[in-house]
Amino acid sequence: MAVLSKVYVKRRTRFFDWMQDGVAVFASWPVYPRNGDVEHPYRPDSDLHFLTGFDEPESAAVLVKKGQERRFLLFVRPRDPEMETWVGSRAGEEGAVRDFGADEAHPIGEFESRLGDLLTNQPCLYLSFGLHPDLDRKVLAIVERLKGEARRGICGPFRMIDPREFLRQARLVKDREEIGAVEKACDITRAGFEAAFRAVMPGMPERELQAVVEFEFRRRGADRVSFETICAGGAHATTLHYIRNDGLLRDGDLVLLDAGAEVAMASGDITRTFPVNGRFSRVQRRVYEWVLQAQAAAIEAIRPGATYAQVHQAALEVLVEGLRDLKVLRGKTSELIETGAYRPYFMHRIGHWLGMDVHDVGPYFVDGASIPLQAGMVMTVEPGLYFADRQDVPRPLRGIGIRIEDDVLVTPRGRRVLTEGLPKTVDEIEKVLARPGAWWGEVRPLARES
Ligand SMILES: [Mn+2]
Repeated sequence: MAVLSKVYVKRRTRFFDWMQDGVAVFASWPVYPRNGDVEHPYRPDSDLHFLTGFDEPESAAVLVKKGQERRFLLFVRPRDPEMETWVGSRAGEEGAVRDFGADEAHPIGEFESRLGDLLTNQPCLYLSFGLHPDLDRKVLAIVERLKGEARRGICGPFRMIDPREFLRQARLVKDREEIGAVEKACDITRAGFEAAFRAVMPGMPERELQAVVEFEFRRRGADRVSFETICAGGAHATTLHYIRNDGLLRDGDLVLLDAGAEVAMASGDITRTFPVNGRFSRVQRRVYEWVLQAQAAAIEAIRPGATYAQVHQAALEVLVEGLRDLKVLRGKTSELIETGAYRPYFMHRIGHWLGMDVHDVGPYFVDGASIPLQAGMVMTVEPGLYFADRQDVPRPLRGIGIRIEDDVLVTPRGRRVLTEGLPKTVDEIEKVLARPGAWWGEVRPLARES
């Protein structure tokens, strides 16, 4: 059972302070059928969690503000001994009040009828329009019905505001609690990679290495992966989001592993690219060193006041220099950047915000200008070079895809790499890979507290 935590009170207070008089509605994602009577695993909605900590499916939160009066309502699945025997315990209305601090709680089945009363004569409706079309339709029908009752002195809200205007900003600059959760997710993610380094060996299926990294996540407490694990051997790594993972890891190839553990509704996100047989070839090493240098330059550029664009640019300049050194591009670095000639080999941005969602919410531009970094933001730094098996690529480079990714917290005086300490330089990686497959003989149950 969740314990009422002050952090949700604090976050709701911030939301109430931002909100005008009116009613804000937040709903859980539907549970989707998968096949037969099997459902897709349920994952709580990040905004709903952010404001309430209530993670059960079929739930909704309503925040009502009128002058100094502020009310927090939860709509939840009612207690049901028979259902709970099958699928586990529920907080019920009582638990929603006791453990989650709701001023009132009601069965989710009463959501629509009660929302009509709640919206009556309220000036503003806050709803994340477009997110849940079913909910949009129901709520707008209620609003319309209320407007039809003008002769009875009843009115519905005329102003409609998307609460994500506030939430994307509130979630971009993280509070202490969310930073703590991201740190934990990063620690578990790092442990998964430590296992993968020691488990990999030639001939292994990509999916088996995926299983190792996810095994380590799970046994260290991850609730789930923060996104589908990318385990890409050889040329598969030139597909940015390769998740088929149905190939083999071959002697002489690199493997690109991009994975993240999710715990306490926070995500980790790491990429390492390493040789399946433990030793980089000369050409692999040359490309790797350029990507690594680009990553170092980008991380170095992170500090409060620096912009996201500057961080991107710092990596880009190194990568383009690398492409010239590798004889992929010819010409002046500045011109190659200007013309975008590098794009076939580096086609994504330097990274993304990281938090409750792996590609976390938050603007990248404000008034058309790249956003300045601020202490409390967390971003990934993940430059890469990708050489598809194509005519325009010098033959020795074909089929090489390298990305290196770490998670970085902006601090008041600079930055802190939350995934620090995981082998990354060529020497560090070759050292940890010195005995390919060592993990298989050494893996033991984690010590448990008795
Ligand atoms: Mn990423």
